[in-house]
Amino acid sequence: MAKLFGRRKFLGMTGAAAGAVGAASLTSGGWPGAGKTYASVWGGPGFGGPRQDGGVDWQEIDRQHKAAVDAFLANIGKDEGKFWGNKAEFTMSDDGYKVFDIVCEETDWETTAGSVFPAFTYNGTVPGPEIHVTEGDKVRVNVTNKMQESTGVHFHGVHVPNAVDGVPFITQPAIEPGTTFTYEFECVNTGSHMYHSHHNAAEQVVRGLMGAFIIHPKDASRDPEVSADYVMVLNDSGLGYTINGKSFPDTQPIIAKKGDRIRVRFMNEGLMIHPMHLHGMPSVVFARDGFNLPAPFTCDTFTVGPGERWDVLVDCVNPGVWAWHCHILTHAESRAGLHGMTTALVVQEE
Ligand SMILES: [Cu+2]
Repeated sequence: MAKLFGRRKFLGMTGAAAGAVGAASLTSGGWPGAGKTYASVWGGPGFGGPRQDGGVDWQEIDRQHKAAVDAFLANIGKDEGKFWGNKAEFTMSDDGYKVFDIVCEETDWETTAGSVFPAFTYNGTVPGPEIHVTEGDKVRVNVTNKMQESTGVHFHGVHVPNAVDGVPFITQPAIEPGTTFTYEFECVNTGSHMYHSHHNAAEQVVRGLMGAFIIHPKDASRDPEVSADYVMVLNDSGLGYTINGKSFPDTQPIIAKKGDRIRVRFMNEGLMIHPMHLHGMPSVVFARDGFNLPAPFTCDTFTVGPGERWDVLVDCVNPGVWAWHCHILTHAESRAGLHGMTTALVVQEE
């Protein structure tokens, strides 16, 4: 090491690098990424502009943080009911099936003001609408492909006959552009499941072809009694870091009353792990992948891996606005403020 890269030479290089950035002040100075902007070193949303004059413009950092929180608060309720509980409609067929019509399209999708991505959508939204059925239901899902490429729908976690497992060329032909494929099955296993593309999936799923598929027990007493039931679909790679298709500050908070017990179903449709962390109150994790745990456990951070579903209960005992976010912090906060996988639990006084 010393011979190849002596101290003198090292100092010389450091000097050259410092000189190169000099008065432009567009870099981070002497830190390991010297010569590059924060944005080019770290990438990702929110790293934005350079440090100024080798120092930190802390007033600007504070201003951006506050602006994001102000936008989040001003945005509460302005989602037209799409963020929580965007449920798929169905009709009953003469032969006793719940019939869901799902249309796949290529559309633009805005995750937060000014961040518009080319997306794939089920019925025009990311994630697709939540499909809610009851144990024992017979379900028919008509999937119409209006995209420029083929697709297939896998009902992730749902126990279905092999022929409707949704993997093109293994169990069915690809659903080609302009065609419709029909899936029929009986819903036998309760819990929090998903539906998503299983064709060009690393692109189609993270760009939007995914959603919740929830099978409620026929006997409702088998589920915990709750004040409200929410789904948080996590996604990362195709449309940025999102919860239910939106990035902070365009995510919506959960609003509860003191004393409420809420259920939240976390589902990860992305390609990364997301340790989700709620401030102020613990979560009781009671089911994973639709199976009730033999021993529910209490924690404040739990990691939702790709494909996993975690069901938790939160007793809303502490009034206030409590941050709720992924704890891989590059997914949630930067010098430009909170972003991505951040929302809040608002507990109001009774
Ligand atoms: Cu994350």
